[in-house]
Amino acid sequence: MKVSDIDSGRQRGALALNILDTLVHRIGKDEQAALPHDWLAATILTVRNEIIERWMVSSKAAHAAGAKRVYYLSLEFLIGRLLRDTLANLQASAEVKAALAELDVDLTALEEIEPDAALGNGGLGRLAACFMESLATLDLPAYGYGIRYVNGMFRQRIDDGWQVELPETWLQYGNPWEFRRRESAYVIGFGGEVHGDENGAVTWKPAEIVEAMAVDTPVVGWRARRVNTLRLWTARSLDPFRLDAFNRGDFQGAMADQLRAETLVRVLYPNDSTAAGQELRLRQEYFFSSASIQDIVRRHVQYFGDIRTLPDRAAIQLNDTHPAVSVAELMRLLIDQYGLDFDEAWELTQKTFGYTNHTLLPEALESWPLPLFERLLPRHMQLVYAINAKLLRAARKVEGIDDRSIAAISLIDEGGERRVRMANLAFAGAHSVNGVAALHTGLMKTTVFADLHRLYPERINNKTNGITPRRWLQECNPGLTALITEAIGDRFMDDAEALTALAPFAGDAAFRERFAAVKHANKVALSNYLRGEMGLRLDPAALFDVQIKRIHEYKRQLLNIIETVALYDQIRSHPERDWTPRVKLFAGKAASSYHQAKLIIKLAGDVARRVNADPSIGGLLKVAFVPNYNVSLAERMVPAADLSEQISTAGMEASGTGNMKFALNGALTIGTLDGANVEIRDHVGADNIVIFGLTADEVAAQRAGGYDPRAVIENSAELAQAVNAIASGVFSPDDPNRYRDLMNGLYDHDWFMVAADFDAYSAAQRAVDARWNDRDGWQRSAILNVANMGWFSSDRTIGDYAREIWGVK
Ligand code: 26R
Repeated sequence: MKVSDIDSGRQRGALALNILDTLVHRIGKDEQAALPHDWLAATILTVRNEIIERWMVSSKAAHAAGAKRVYYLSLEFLIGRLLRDTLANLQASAEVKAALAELDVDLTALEEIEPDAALGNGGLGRLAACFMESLATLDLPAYGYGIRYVNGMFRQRIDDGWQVELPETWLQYGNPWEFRRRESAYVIGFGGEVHGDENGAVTWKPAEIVEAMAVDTPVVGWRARRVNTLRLWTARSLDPFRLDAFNRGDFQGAMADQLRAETLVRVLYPNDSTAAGQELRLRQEYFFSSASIQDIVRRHVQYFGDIRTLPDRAAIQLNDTHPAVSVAELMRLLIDQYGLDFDEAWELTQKTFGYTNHTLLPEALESWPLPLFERLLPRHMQLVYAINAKLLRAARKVEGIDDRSIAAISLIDEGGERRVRMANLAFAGAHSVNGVAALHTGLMKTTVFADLHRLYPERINNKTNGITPRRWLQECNPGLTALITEAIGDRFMDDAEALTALAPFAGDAAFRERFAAVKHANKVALSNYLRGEMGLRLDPAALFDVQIKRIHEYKRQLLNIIETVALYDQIRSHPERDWTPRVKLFAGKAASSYHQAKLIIKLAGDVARRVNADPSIGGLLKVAFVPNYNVSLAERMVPAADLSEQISTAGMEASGTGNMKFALNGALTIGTLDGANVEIRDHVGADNIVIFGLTADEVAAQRAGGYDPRAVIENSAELAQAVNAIASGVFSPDDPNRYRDLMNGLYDHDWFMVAADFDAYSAAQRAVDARWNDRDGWQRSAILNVANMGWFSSDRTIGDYAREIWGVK
């Protein structure tokens, strides 16, 4: 039976019939039986068909040109939903919307039931997703490599104010975007023994093996200029079912290998700050590194024949140290499989790799206990020792180098239990080591990598982060996109820096009104959504003040909450003053083992409950913690924000990328001189951003010079009152001591300088109120933010990587 026979007789175009044909023949349902997810799958499969030919053209062209390829290795890709993004980049949204309408299906409704692919924790993972899109947009031949986790980032439920983690089952209905490549499979070994023969040849006999199988997702660039591949590895046992064991009656043993393989790719480690140090994590890192390096080497040798030309044809970028074992894996393949000598292998390896650092937090720097590393990867352990010997020999030659410096450079941390330092391995094995914002890169040179930097002063360089303006402006904010297009045309869609043409419109009163109307409409939309989701009632005329990001002490959600309490106090004490109505929105996940962060979530909820229920403040202040922050929720909240909270302790946030998303959508930033905030100020102008607090240098000086938080708190009546109210249980009458230790911590050590920055923050917030009352001034600043944020496009960032690190086009 042909689909046209099923056709109800209505006028339906070719695309509608195509989707219907897919529904019937691929999903196995007819129009009457199809559920929303069936329509979604049929639509995605139909769209995917449009992509495949361009995909093949892209890879054939790269092959024919002998082009150098970029390989982005990342344990995280925080992709979010793909349908809206892909349709937008194919310029097919209107066409598909119309076709579905002919089938009485609403495209927007389908887009919103697509599950988020949340294969990442936060900033680093989302950056990788923005980079994949920009690589395709810039027509660069590139592959992303990662793990196809069955369970990505957990779903956050808030139970009685407390975070509860639930597994996210994003693959529940299958994943119509992906292609399983059964033929692209590699054997990955663990453990076992290493033998050397009399000629020096080495063989590693692993005790355990699993197979890595490729699962590919096409990544469509803007205007479908190019389609690249995101290759995620899944694991299977080479012998999934052991008949011998089964026949012995050992049913569990018959499946044991398969279970072990499945465990490898089961779940993303939901920690974004503290290195777990667990064996399964190191297994994941090696599994995906080995599969990726084997795949890259295989492709190179197949296309170009000579392994020695690898650095001319392949640039491998390590997204933090999570794939750093790749350095040792490439060395292993070059020496043990291709017979190169150590020095030649090392030169090729260094020329091939680049390494990006995303954090200076000491607890987030990965290192592995030497016995664990050696047991799991005995051959790699030998290579790490050999690399270290070479590195330290070179270091010893430097004039005036002392033992402390040698110890800092070493790949082995000898202080206490001996550990392999992955950051040092990545630094040594790469020709380029970059930070993600100017301030962060400067700090890399003076702190964690000071000694390595002295040895290799050319290696560290800066590549300030960026965001894709397709997802983070055009798709999430169609109202603003239409207004900008009307004002300056659509050139900004191909070159975000063309947004500067919008600057003169800041002086145009009629434009400012229309700009304000777009923001208002976005706030209405968010308010309606939050009313439906959590019964929240918000006044869209109030100032929407938003802090959304992972919950972490250094990001200082606590500073924001304490200031909220202080403001609440002030409004109650001086109800006659002309207060600016504010809505304070928080969202974010806490690592499951991070108790302090979970307590901060509870505190936000406790403060919200009390403040929202207090009639004496007349609705001037509303507070909410929105559950289950993810990419899709960010796409709703960012366009609706008036004020973006970027208030980390200076020197601690490597870059931030949320800061860029808000400013691009016309929010003003309140922030410290940290990460990319510094460069955002330089671009939007100091008059159009609210900066407060200690600088990174001042933080370091205070910490060194006996900072006394108790004295600071006792000197600030406003701060002392707020802290003492929280500590004494005003917001937790059901458990008055709940926040006592949290608040005592501020008095006793306050590592994150909450007290030190409080007065400056509070004053900055009152300055925000004053600006808000100057409606014209506010809109002018907001427009100038949009106009000057184009530089923070990830197209610019990727262009810089391409030219200065990868040497492509
Ligand atoms: C080792 C393991 C537990 C781990 C540590 C840290 C896993 C994941 C992380 C995530 C870190 C490195 C991260 O996301 N860093 C963020 O990277 C963003 C992109 O560069 C920056 O904008 C942001 O400032 C930084 O915190």
